[in-house]
Amino acid sequence: MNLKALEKTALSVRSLAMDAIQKANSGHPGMVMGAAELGSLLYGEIMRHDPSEPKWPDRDRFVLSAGHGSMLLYSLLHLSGYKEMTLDAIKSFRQVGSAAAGHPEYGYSGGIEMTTGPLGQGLATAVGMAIAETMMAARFNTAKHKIMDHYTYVLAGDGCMQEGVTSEASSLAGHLKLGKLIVYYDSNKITIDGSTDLSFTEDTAKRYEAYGWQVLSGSMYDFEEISSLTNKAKAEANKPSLIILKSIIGKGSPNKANSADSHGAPLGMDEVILSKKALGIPGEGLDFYIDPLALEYFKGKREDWQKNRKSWADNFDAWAKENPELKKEWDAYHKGNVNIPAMPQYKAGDKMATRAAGNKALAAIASANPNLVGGSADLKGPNAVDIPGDYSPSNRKGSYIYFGIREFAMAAIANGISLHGGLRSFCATFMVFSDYLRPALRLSALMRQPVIYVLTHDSILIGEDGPTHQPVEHIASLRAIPNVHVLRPSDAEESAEAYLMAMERTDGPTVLAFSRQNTTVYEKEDPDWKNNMRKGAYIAKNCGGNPDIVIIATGSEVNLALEAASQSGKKIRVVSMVSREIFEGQNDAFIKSIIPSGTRTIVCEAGIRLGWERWAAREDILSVDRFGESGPGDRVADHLGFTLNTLLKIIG
Ligand SMILES: Cc1ncc(C[n+]2csc(CCOP(=O)(O)OP(=O)(O)O)c2C)c(N)n1
Ligand SMILES: [Mg+2]
Repeated sequence: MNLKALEKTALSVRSLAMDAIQKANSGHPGMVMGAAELGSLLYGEIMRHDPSEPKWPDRDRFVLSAGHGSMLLYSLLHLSGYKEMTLDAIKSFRQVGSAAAGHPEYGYSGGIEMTTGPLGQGLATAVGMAIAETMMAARFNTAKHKIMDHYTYVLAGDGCMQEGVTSEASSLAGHLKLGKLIVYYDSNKITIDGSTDLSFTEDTAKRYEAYGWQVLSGSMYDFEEISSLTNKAKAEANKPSLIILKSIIGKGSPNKANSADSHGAPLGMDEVILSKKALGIPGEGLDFYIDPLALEYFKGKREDWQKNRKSWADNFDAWAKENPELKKEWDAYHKGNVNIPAMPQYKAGDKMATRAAGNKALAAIASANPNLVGGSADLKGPNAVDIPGDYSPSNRKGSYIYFGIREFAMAAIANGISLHGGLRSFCATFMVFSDYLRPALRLSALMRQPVIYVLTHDSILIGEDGPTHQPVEHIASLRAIPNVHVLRPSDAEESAEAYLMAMERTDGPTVLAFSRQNTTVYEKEDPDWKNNMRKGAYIAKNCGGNPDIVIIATGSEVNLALEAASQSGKKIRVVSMVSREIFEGQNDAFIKSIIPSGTRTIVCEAGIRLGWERWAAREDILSVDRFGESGPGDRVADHLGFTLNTLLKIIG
């Protein structure tokens, strides 16, 4: 270990961070200056990575869970030679178009494994990456060749440790014995409001021991110690490790170290100059100084990194030669092609809850696509997401993950599995509890991960469980998140197609909204309904000639609309709008072919009317704009006036 070079690296990190943040007049220098030593050691010595091939499948993963310390990551990516993270990018830190965005953004530069900033989610997502590593290792490694064998490193701060999602995820990580997950805790005892004594006095070490983790501690400023603690962490195969490193926020700043003042604002030019003097950084301007020894050290590393990666590639080639079947499977996992199996078939009149039809579709898809893994937050049966092969410490090959009642961690983990590469992931809960996982769904959408969210029990029509379990505002609120596709299929046939649509998607998450109650399969009048469903909506029932009225219905309400159309004397076209946001993205001609301009429209959906006003007049929307009630589903619907009669009255 070249201690001198590591010291100079840490110095360069502090220099770049101070200058970039000062220049942007915005950012968080404290954590970067406080944890520069760990960052230097990770990128210089600990991690197996190769900036010339940032997506190399067996690279170690690093997640900066404390995403506000983005300049720590950027300066080390720059020194390592990740090509997008140029000095110019760092000089335009926090400016539109720079790879060095305010917080690390997935896809902006090689080496950014995920978007972080929402505290706690980085660690929780990294648990998913660590799970994915064990799954891929179990499926592809042979006694002779280990082609998947990497660590997942995380840097978390006091904020991450306080957030609930890390508790959920860490509890599961301990249970699952994820020995290759190593979390460093930058314990500086400062957050924005000041000392952690204000609100955080628990014994974190004991908490993590109770979760089944190995807990180690040391100083942030002793390279040898961090290195030996890391080796201990690596040696513990059956427990994730938490390495608590005592640190000083803003270390190097004479007047702002150890104070919340250094957390989230530039030090100020005067203090930058004083800090540079104290640290031995030459110059008094914003020079973006990098120590020559640090530069030389990282340049020297590049060859080793490439050699390392190439020796992995040689090993991979040898494995591929000896295991052609496995290699074929590996390619299929990584290509992202979806195998379309023979899907379950239905006939008009079949009655089935869409969640149940979903389960049949999932079973078919999962058996044809063994890289699909996931599970539910303790609602395997109710969500109808049973797939064979339980994942556990003794069966890493399993595909079904028992997430326990941890919705937020579940979704973050699903993101981590998807980000890792090779696998597709799904997760499931009651739709009403999507509120518990929403921040992770938002990150799926932001990172454009094709995670599948199976959200069942999708309206007041679930009945007896009452208003706490009856989603009302949820579908609208899920539709409100950019890049999310919300699909609300109406019957068993559409449910199967909806699953395929979710699988076919590569650029963002899909929500599958499924009913608890039965719906009836109907004859689709549009022979091309499967294709048109992929455009968001199709004509479920036409009326010959121009319609007087178009009823737009979704999910279980399509049955209701069909019944109303058949009882009314008017010429009514019924449209099943499986996904409003996909439909709204189509061209004018298609939209008009489904809903001719100038035609009266009526909307029918068992949820709030928000967003439907652009498709129908207020009095032509049959919606549920209040909390439900406890009672059998049809009684609740009667009580709320969400009935065939009301719809017929609206039709007039
Ligand atoms: C979920 C979430 N809540 C709040 C914030 C705003 N925030 C950013 S950093 C921070 C304090 C974090 O403290 P710590 O992790 O100890 O970082 P340090 O001050 O040591 O750099 C807060 C509250 C956030 N980014 N994410
Ligand atoms: Mg802190």
